[in-house]
Amino acid sequence: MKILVINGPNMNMLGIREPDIYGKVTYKDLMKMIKSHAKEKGVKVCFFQSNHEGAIVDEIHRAYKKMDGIIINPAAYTHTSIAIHDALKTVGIPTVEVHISEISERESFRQVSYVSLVAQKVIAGKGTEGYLEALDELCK
Ligand code: CA2
Repeated sequence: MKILVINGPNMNMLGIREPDIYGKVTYKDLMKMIKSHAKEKGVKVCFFQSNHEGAIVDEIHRAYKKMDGIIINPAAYTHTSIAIHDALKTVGIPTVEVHISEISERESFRQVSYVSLVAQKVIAGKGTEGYLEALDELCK
């Protein structure tokens, strides 16, 4: 089983900016955590981070017929991107959406997610552990 982990804009700043909201785990640490959890489960993981909406769409297209699952934190694009929504719908790969913070309890503009309409599950507010839970969900 192969899983693609996609992180949207600014997620490479994890652990550096706003630790009160997003915690102190860095992006590099997070990749390590996911890799080791995936190893325990016998799953292969690939990572992709971009600050560009089109690049994320391209990566989702590249996953077609190659990946068995997608874990995505689209970051700010969660709340705006019909293009990412459409790309996920087009490839039809089982997808779990992850947010480190509890978006439903934050500003009203964060309470809309176009991606959640095509995700089999949304995990939010569980910190970086949410990515591990997403992996478990896709392995079910
Ligand atoms: O809670 C999440 O994981 C978010 O997807 C993070 C996004 C935010 O726009 C979403 O509404 C919720 C990105 C936040 C800004 O980027 C940072 C990322 C890591 C550390 C600091 C800032």
